[in-house]
Amino acid sequence: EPQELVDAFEARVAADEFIEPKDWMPEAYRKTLIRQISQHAHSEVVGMLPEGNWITRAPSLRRKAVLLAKVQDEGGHGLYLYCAAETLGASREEMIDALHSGRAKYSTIFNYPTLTWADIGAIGWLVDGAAIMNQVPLQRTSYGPYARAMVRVCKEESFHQRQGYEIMMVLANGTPEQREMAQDALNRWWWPSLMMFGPSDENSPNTAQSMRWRIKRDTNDELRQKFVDVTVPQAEFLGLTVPDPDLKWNAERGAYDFGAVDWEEFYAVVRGEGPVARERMLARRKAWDDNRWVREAAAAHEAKRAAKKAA
Ligand code: FAQ
Repeated sequence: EPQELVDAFEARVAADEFIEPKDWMPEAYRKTLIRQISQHAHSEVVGMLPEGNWITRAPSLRRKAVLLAKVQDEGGHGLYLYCAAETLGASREEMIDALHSGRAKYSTIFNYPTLTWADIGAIGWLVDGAAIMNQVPLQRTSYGPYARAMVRVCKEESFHQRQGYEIMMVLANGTPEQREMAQDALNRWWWPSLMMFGPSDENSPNTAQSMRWRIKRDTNDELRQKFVDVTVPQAEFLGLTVPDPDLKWNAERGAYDFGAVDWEEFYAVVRGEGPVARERMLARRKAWDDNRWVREAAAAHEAKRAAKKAA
């Protein structure tokens, strides 16, 4: 790649300018963005499944309407993100094929089952909470279309987080059985939520380069620490116990010390061995196949419209 182009690109990134689709960029930058944005999109779309599982069983009409809106938002986030990746030259078909063939990753978190209604509260509170912690800085990521997509996504995630926390508040202040459900959901979702931030910094092959390119603005461990610091007082307010015997306020650091993530479990889930990984991929492939007629009808309609316009 011509050195003067690389230098000009790096100077723009260092000056916090956005890189736009038609601008010159190093091939490795483009590839990294396609990887991260498409995997982010896949996470949103696969992320509809655990909660979709509870739409028909939400405990009231209001809860159902709210959950339906949340799951629809996630589909919308997936669409903006696929569009952002398309501006880098990736095609929708290639990206979907990479997901369905297991070549592309999606967040480990969506490979865990939603066993009770309290899981819907815990997902909104913890999973959307972790997503916000990671995505707020991405509003200043160096690639313009990705940064702009994050603005709306973060506003919607913040509503999702509140709806989840509100479910947890109702359960935590409810009957003993409801409190127990809330505690059980926290016990099962806490560690997988910490895993969402990715491997520890010393084992994260992509962080250093992504930080230099200002694709990532914080490291995995920095965001994980921030999440713990914000979330532990929220658990205390609910009267629930975070399932980590090593969790302790460290006055010197002004942060919580916390126990080690089970990295073996993390890597197993990344490899596709999560508790419901198979079901998730079967559901995605089935949706893609069952809805082929919609894509074909839309393409046929567009062809007819174009022919009419040409005539
Ligand atoms: N799961 O070198 P790093 C949501 C992979 S929020 C699976 O640290 P990087 C909203 C990683 O891809 C969830 N794989 O990589 C919602 C890489 O493999 P690769 C989605 C993981 O990219 C809420 C390898 O490990 N959010 O969906 C995970 O610098 C509720 C080495 O890792 C985003 O995607 C993991 N947890 O940092 C929806 C945010 N962690 O690709 C429904 C944007 C790491 O080289 C309901 N993404 N890996 O084959 C990012 O910020 C980054 O990509 C990280 C990973 C931080 C996820």
